[in-house]
Amino acid sequence: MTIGLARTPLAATPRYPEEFAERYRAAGYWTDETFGQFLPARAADFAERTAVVGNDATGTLRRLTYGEVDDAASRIAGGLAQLGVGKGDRVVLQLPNIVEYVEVLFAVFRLGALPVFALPAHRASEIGYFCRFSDAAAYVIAAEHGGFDYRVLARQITAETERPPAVVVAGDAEEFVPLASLRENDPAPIAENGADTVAFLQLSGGTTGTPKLIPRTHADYLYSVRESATICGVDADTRMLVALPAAHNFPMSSPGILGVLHSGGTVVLAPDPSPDTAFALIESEGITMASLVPPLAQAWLSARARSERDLSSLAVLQVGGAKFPAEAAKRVRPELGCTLQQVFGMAEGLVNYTRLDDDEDTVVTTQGRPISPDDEIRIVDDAGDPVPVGTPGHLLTRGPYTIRGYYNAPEHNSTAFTADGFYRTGDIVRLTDHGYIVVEGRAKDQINRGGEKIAAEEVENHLIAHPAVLDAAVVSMPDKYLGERTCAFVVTEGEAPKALALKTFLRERGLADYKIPDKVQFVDAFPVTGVGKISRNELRRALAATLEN
Ligand code: OOB
Repeated sequence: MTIGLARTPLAATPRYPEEFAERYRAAGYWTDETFGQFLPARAADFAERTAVVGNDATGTLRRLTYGEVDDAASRIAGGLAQLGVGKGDRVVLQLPNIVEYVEVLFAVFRLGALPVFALPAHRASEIGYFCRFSDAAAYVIAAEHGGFDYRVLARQITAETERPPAVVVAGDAEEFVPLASLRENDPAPIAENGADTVAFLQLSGGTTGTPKLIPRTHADYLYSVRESATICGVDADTRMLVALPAAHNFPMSSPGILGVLHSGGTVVLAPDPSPDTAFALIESEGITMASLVPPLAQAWLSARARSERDLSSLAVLQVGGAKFPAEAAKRVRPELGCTLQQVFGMAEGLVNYTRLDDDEDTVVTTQGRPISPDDEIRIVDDAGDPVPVGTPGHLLTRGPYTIRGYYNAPEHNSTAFTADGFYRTGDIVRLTDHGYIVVEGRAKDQINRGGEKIAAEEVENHLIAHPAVLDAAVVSMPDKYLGERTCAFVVTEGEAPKALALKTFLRERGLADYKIPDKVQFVDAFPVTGVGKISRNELRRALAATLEN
């Protein structure tokens, strides 16, 4: 294994123009705090309080105080430093909801290194790309989770990557570096970093052939975390259930794990998001708050009637990541006995919340309003002109915690952002008279499969790699449970492969399971317009329309 290889410096990322940075600092949004300082400061305030409850990699239930998490993070940081991980280096984190996730996260922050937040569902295609594109110094996994052996994946990654990362394993490490061995080190010092530097790389839901990485700074992200905690009523008595994958932006920071730890509360990591597991934890741990994607919220609603569990501690249920239908939203208070909070956010920045004291109609029918008075919202028509209030249009946004560009992607940035720095979200929304946002649809080539985002082009590129496939177009089809599923329209040459064979082909290419098309439809040719040539966007829309009929 190659250890201690010097890594390329962080690529230049588009920065906030100085006049905006000054404004955000003067308003008190941006402070000097960094993520390296975050946990040691909270451990000083809340040393003996319970920070994290959850299984460890061996499946043992653990309860860790703020002091214990900080001690573990400091020592693991020392161990990572021995492996050659230093300030500015990237570390691909792919851990399930286990307590080690929080320890390693803060260990990486302590070094001033940058976590790259992979999801447990990612496979060789995604992980290989993250490692190569970010030139990762380390890759941290759990030995096994959900019936999958991540060491097998790590072997493939190290064999196929020119500059392989050091692999660190929580649990039985086999030939790799055991996380347990890193704990034996002396604590590493806290790296000194400007708060306006990039703290980590988050994943974009994506619309392009290769996933984009989102560079968030300490100052911008911590502002969104602090404000989210305030808006969502998080304090030292909050006991938050984390049922979604911990690395996703929603459970991480809206207000999520970071908002709870900021406030001295307790994070409870659920090993799986099923209602049975979650309800048992709500009862036994006195959970006050949880965040879910719509399909899980629906599953909780249907399971409630059959469950004897006491859910009376649950005060707030947040639902976001995809549109939560009003019919389901209105059942939350009567059936689960808690306040619903709709969350419409994006890893690129902007997050909207319905407020806890909003009237029921607003909570049920809107996706909330922005965190900050300085979040700028522009809703425009296809020509880029502003639409009247109430008319649906493209949502563009700029503000104190929305990025000005993706990591190392100048070409994509030139179209994903306007010349004056607004991010084109790709969402179609309208504004209510009270300034709340209602999500009406999407103009981007992305499928939102129950909150999991799939870039059409990424899947198409994998399909086209099959020798019998001439062309492919991936579109969404409506689904009662997930909101949307994926359908791949495929034009083949010669004898068409079976749909199952194509899916297997994609899996063998290392594509995450949630991106494998739910349906494959073979067609002789794609529809064309009079001029004989249409854009792929129009093509996708035409094909999606045939599914809805
Ligand atoms: C969250 O973040 P991402 O980056 O996985 O996905 C962002 C996209 C949005 O642009 C929108 O298309 C969709 O997900 N979305 C929603 C939604 N929340 C997100 N569409 C309709 N209704 C909603 N409530 O998904 C995310 C990040 C932070 C907090 C919450 C969600």
